[in-house]
Amino acid sequence: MWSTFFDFNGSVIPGLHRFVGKNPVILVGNKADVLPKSINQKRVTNWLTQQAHAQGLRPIATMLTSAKNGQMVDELLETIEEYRDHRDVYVVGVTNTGKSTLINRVIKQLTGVSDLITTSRFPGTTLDRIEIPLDDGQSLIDTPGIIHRNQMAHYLGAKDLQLVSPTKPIRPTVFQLNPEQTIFLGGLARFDFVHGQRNGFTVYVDNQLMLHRTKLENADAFYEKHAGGLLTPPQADEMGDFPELVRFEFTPKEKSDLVFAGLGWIVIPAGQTVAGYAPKGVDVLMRKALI
Ligand SMILES: Nc1nc2c(ncn2[C@@H]2O[C@H](COP(=O)(O)OP(=O)(O)OP(=O)(O)O)[C@@H](O)[C@H]2O)c(=O)[nH]1
Ligand SMILES: [Mg+2]
Repeated sequence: MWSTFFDFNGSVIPGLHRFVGKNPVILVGNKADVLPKSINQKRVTNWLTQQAHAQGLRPIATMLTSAKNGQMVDELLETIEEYRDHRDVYVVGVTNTGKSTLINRVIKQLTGVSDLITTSRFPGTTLDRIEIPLDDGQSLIDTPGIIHRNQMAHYLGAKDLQLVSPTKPIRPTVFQLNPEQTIFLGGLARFDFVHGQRNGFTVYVDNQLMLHRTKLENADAFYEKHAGGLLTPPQADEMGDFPELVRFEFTPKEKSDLVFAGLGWIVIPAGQTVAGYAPKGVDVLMRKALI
């Protein structure tokens, strides 16, 4: 199970195709309810399938679900039944993608029982496998998520985590930028337009995260002065433990997404030189544009 288009790469289990062998795989992109309204879900589905192929996985179906509002959950159950053939069903994926919440939704739809399994906003909630018996003696199995240390969630406190975990569809923000301008994503990340032509840059992050534009030449001093204050999260009392921001520079040949793992992404027009900064340990990477 995949999720959070915030972080497709972070949501992939390395080498999964080797564990899976010949067993059928259904690729699930959960949390579809937070995708921007403007996005074509069919395109996202195709994009997810392509990404899976690039990882050596050949899913028999790809589905965008929402454990929150039930989108595609009936279809997912039908597909599982169609291919199950008296085997166990494993729900696997990176931590925090909503595996347990999705299973709860399935149980609720099948039996009416609510919130059977513990879920939470924090990564690492499910600690051991949980087997839910199916009617033929086989099981539906919830598994602990694989932990990717390079996701933003591992560096945030409870309050901050709430601020960067979208619960509503993301409303993108477009900035018309000249070269040598900077955008801060709260105090968590930074984007520099290093050089190129004046362009629109679209930012997809939680609607509550404050975006702040400044001049590149002043940006270091600005962060020094305002991180934990004007630029929050992190909170002032968390700044002591918060890792320093690390810079990654890119000049994509085609329109691409600059992804801050677990936080969101910025669409970069072709041929522009940009830099993304994230706390040391959190990935900043380029992917083929999702939208
Ligand atoms: N908006 C939205 N949030 C979701 C959805 N599914 C799960 N969540 C939220 O995502 C967070 C993680 O959910 P869990 O079900 O605990 O995730 P998990 O994959 O089981 O995590 P681990 O047990 O740590 O591997 C919780 O805050 C859920 O409420 C969804 O479809 N939409
Ligand atoms: Mg879980």
